[in-house]
Amino acid sequence: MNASPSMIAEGGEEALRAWWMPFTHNRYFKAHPRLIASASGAYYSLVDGRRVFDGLSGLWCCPLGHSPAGVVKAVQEQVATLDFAPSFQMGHPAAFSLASRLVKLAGRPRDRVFFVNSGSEAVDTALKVAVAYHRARGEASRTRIIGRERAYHGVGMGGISVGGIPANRKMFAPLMIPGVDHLPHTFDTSKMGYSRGQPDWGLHLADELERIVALHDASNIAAVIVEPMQGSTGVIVPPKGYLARLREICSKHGILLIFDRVITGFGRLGTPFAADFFDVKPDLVTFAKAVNNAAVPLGGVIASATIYDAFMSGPEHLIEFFHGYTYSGHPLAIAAAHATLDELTNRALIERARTLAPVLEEAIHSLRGEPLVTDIRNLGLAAALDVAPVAGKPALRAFQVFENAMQRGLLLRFTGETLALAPPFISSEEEIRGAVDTLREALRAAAR
Ligand code: PXG
Repeated sequence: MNASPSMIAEGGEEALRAWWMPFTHNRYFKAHPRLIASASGAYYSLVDGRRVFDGLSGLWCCPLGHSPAGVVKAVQEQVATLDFAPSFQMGHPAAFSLASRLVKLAGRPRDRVFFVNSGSEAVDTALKVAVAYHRARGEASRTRIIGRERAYHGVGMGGISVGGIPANRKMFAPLMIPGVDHLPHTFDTSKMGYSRGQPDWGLHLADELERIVALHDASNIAAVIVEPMQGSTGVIVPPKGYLARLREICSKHGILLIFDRVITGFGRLGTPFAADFFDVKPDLVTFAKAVNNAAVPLGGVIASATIYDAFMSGPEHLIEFFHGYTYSGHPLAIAAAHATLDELTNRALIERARTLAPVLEEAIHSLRGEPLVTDIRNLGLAAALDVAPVAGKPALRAFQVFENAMQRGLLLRFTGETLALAPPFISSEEEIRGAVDTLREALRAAAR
């Protein structure tokens, strides 16, 4: 028998059987389903009628909250006007105008944008661009890529290779791309515990890049890829001066610097792009998620004019870069992005994120001293705390806190021993303080 929507709403393992869910404890979930029926603004409605505050803006991707009117209208009109347009050897105007808008927003008007459909595709695309760029300039030996421990760069073969989360890598070791090194991560609570914003400790870890360059020689290294702020692994904030030092070393050795801004782009740090916040200019930038409030999948890579120009050789009727996706520049995704940028600007929501950031900082650090809490950190409108593990049962404690918070009407993110909060920019100060108070109750309940 087919599972009807109401059967699924009631749960039941049979009705939920067929979907093998991503990054999910499938067996547990299907025994204890958490099903969302609808969403509006900063709240989800669950199928059992409960209302839940969206403490992670979707999966870091809905800064405007859910179903903002401008985005809904834009997508509805677009699907009725031009539902799909091929982007191989053809194009549609809105994709070109969005690319122009994005490079202006990034403060790099001469740069170019390559559209993809997700953060993972953006990362794999950026790695391909980096290696092909060096080859196009006659330095084909520059193939090695340097990632970082604890990094999350999506789940493509390139992304897991440069990523540094052991669980995302260990099952797939034979599939990884060769020639990858990892910088050390910058997280050490004994040196930077409970830091607010960027920690003072850890700049010297950028110098590890010099060690890796010395080992392989710069002539073999294509690029360094880092998340300006590591999001997925638990809001690990870069030490003061760290990103600028990486930039300096990369420039010195002709190595491209890639910033993966899938989480930090479009206002999460209170500036349009993370590079503005840190005042460091990368050569390549990946983005996704918040670019169109996640209404339709969209991602992309911004490449410097120098990189783009290096590809523009050979006969003009031939393809310059053998790469792209059926849905690159999908009209619905592009329409949603235009509407999202309109709303971010017209409603001054990036400024609002900047105003809310200190509210979140104050609130989250008020949890210091609560039971189980071992560290707290924050940057922009993102914050995380760590909890003491249950002996012999890794990752159980944060999950318990997550469940307690859900029962009290708050959805946050748990991963390992970390709980993360990244509320929508439309949240009120009261909602942010309220979410932290709920987290406080959830911690206390987990400690009982
Ligand atoms: N790079 C970065 C920096 C990311 O954070 C990706 C690439 C991959 O994007 P896609 O669109 O392929 O998923 C990400 C994704 C979480 C969480 O809760 C984070 C992500 C995805 C899902 C959950 O921290 N980041």
